[in-house]
Amino acid sequence: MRIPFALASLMAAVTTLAATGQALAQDFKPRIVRFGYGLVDDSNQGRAVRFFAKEVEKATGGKMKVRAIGNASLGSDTQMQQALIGGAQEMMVGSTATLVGLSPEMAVWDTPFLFSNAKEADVVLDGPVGEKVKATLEPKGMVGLVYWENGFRNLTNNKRPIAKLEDLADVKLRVMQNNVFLDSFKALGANAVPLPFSELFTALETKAVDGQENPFNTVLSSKFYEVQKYLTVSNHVYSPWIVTVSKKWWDTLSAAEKKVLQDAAIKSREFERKDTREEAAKALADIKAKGMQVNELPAAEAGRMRDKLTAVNTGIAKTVGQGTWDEVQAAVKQARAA
Ligand code: TF8
Repeated sequence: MRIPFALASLMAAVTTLAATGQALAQDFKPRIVRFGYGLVDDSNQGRAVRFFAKEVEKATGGKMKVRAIGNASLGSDTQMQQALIGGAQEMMVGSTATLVGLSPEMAVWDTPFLFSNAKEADVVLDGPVGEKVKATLEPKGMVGLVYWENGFRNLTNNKRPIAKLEDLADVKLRVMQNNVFLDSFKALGANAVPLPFSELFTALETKAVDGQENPFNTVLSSKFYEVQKYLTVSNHVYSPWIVTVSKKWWDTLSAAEKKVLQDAAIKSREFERKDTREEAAKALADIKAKGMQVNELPAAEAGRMRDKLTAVNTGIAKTVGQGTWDEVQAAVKQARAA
């Protein structure tokens, strides 16, 4: 029997698809993915989660549906982590800082003044040591897909502009729930109070705390300008976010499904970093327009803070292990020289 030309080329195409490992419709099961995050819908975090959701739906012909659930509606970062570990929630994005209780190695990203620009952060986080630290989550019940940018953190408070180290002295400052942040701000003389992000706005509004520290983007999206008077550009630490998957759920996925999530995560990383950086670049003007008083921490004062934090660095090296500490330092040095 002669096979008509059109059919023959179709058959060839199907064979090529299969041979190159391209996914076919039957590789995907109908699935609902609950993807939780802590910031508001209209934030860099929310936009990137929705971008990821679209990519996954496109790649699976609508079989896998990603529900973007923001505002900490599924819980604070640490509550969502527990839900992922237990298999009650499929995905989340949150600060690496909130994972330190599970994976001590994550504390290395909280090293004050570790990166001096975003380029260094990208190279180190996406490089071998970033991968290695990410992989420590798997035995704890979570699969890390990619790092996103939260950004360089800056101080806001209601007492005064922070123009010198001593200005932090009696400031009751909310910090993330993690010993590096607690120790860092204690070392700087502030009255550091750990709180989940989901309780932060109310704590600022009711004056339970005087201040907090987060990137410009979050000061805007979470409307901290409504309850904070002073913003000090300190860039004291670069904060990554990390996109994670429940390991319990991950283990039920086909290879094709896993690949879709991994590919979409990488695309979302490019989208998120670009979006975050564009927003951050014009954020200061927006923050001023909202009425906050902005000052820059003088370089000499940043230097004094750095000196005070040397003891904290020794502690971080102990927490993460000297090997990881040294690898990160070497990677930063290499990125800086490149
Ligand atoms: C913080 C972080 C937050 C994140 C977010 C809720 O201050 O910077 O941006 O944890 O995922 O808690």
